[in-house]
Amino acid sequence: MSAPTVAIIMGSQSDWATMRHAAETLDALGVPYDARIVSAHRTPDRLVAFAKGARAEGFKVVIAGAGGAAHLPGMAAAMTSLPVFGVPVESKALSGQDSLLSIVQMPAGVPVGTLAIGRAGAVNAALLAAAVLALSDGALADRLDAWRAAQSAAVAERPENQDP
Ligand code: RP5
Repeated sequence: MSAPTVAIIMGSQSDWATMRHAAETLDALGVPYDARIVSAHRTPDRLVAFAKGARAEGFKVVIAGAGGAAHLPGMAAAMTSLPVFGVPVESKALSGQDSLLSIVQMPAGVPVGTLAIGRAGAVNAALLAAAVLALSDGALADRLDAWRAAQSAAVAERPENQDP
């Protein structure tokens, strides 16, 4: 496979249960990625090295997932002008509302494209990353269209197991 163009970073191993859905979606679309644990709080030096070097490493989009006091997407966006999509991971204490509010309310000038809490956000971050890359990759645009067509085709006309 070619060099990864998407970086999936997350604050903790515990975030992988959510962020693997972004990875699986990119797998389905044939988009190469690299998934790494990069904590804003526990490994700040790793975050600085990653974010400052991300473009030179060949990444074109960053997906950043974190929970609780979720500074990771915003701090990454502060140190790279690559597009950053933030995924609020569902936290135990506050069901991810803390994560969402930590990520979404960025000050003007440092954008983070913030997704929904949890799996939906992880899947959609991957789809948005693919859409960005598809702007300059016609084959990927075709695969993205096919993915969406398959999703539509999988929706039944009527619900099963209806009461008579
Ligand atoms: C955040 O703290 C991580 O993104 C994770 O969602 C949360 C909890 O981390 P662990 O205590 O499970 O490592 O930094």
